[in-house]
Amino acid sequence: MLKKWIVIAALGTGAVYGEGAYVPILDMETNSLLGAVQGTSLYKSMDSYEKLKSSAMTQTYRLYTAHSSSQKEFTLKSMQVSEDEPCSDNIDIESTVKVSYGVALPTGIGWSPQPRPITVQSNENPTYQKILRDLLTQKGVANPVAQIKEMYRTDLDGDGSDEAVIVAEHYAKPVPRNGARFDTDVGDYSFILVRRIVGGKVENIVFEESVHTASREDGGQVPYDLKIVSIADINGDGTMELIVNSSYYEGSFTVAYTIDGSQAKDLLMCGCGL
Ligand SMILES: [Ca+2]
Ligand SMILES: [Ca+2]
Repeated sequence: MLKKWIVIAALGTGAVYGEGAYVPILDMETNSLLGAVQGTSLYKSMDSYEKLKSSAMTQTYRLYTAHSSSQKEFTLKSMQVSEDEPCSDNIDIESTVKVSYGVALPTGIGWSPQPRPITVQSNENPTYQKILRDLLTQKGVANPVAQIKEMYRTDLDGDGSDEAVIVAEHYAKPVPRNGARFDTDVGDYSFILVRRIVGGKVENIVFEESVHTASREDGGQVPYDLKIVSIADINGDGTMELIVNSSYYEGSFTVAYTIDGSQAKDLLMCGCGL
């Protein structure tokens, strides 16, 4: 009886992608094609678009976020090369349900994009606030304000040991999401921190880093507003990638990262901006 049920389930959800098919990966934060996966190899959106554009429109997609287990499903209304001039290398998508967060993959892909639980952590954790303060002091920020914007705990690579994924961000004056602000104050910062234990030793991996230790006139940067779009295995190799969005006053980009050795490595990017 159980066997029969498994067969029916497999027919219902599987057999969508034959060997060699390009599986679309959607970024719902910017409503773009992030790229595609074939086997476990990832391809840029522009390099895979022609190969997947007709089949992509017939798929049902499932949404994966870091903060919710609800896996909303939807289909696509359109997928096309962006007509906006500065974004002509982006593939725009429009879905049947309005979704503006998370990453989506077709149903029936044959692997679980979130094979291990992801738990949302408190932003007020004093141990992690101290870790942030120490890191910022090392980076030259005097009397830093330790501000955790998002924090998750999960075993990214499946080695049995959890990683902490932290979005650290502080702007003395608030930055409206996609809002028009292009000045920072000394002590402002945003970065992503992955903290993990390797061989009994703590390792901090910092990326998407923007730390403002001087005035803008002295070389400071525009404020970047960071957000974890998703934590999900987008290529089916068993390791979950970090999908991060960075928005600023004239653009918004989403990047998929993996941890390679002791550094973050970008795999795919989509979005638009100057
Ligand atoms: Ca791990
Ligand atoms: Ca992966």
